[in-house]
Amino acid sequence: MNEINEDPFQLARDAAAALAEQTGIESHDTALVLGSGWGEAAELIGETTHTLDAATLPGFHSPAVVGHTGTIRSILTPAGKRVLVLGARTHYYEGKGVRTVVHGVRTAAAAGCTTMVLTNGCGGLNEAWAPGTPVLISDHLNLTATSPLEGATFVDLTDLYSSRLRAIAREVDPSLDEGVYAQFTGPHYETPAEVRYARRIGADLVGMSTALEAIAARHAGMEVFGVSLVTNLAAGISPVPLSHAEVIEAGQAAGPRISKLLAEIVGRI
Ligand code: 8IG
Repeated sequence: MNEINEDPFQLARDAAAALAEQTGIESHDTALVLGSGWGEAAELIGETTHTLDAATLPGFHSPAVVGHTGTIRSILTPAGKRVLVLGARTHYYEGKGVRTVVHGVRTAAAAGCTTMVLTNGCGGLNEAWAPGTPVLISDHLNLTATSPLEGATFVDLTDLYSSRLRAIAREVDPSLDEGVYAQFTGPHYETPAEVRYARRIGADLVGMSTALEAIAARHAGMEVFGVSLVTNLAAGISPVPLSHAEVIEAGQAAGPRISKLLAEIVGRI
């Protein structure tokens, strides 16, 4: 069957069935997508009981970006919850289509997850956010000109980024700021003019992921939590040009702090 005729929800159910078969775990509780800089966080969440190559599940592809790992893990938390960690996401800029971008989210939903935790590395528009600062996502601007939903699928996105889960995060760390995340398509970073535009329409963070996944997660009935790692000041705000090396470096430096933060938040969900 070709991509057009294949039902993306059936493909997600197939992937969830393969996951259950490979792990022996029928149902997971919380799903976690680890973006740039967040890779180590899984270690602190609990005991990894199963690790598998995402590419062995129907509909998943190998990751395209250095620093992203294509591993799916099942973790047992101290509280006895099952966390499904999606170690790599498919980005819209890879050109594999929006269905592929949100396949991990739909697989997690089909695997029983009721909470979707989305993390990313992004550019910051607030000069007070030094590289390495985690920021809670309070809302988003979807600037991709597309949607993961097809047909007359009208989904309410009020409180998309759960205020309940943001409050839990601030209990863990009261110093956490919040911001509106703008998803651009990338893969180029913004021009300084685009960053000024993003600021004027209400963005605090600019990135290339998360919004489409959050929409798919809400459509699937999941509660969504999003947190960004500001790995660089957005173009034109920073006096120096952006580089992917800088992004990786900021992520590595912030790793221990944000890993602990994320593990504590996931532990309370
Ligand atoms: I990491 O400055 C990272 N990802 N669009 N802009 C966009 N995506 C990003 C940026 C950034 N930094």
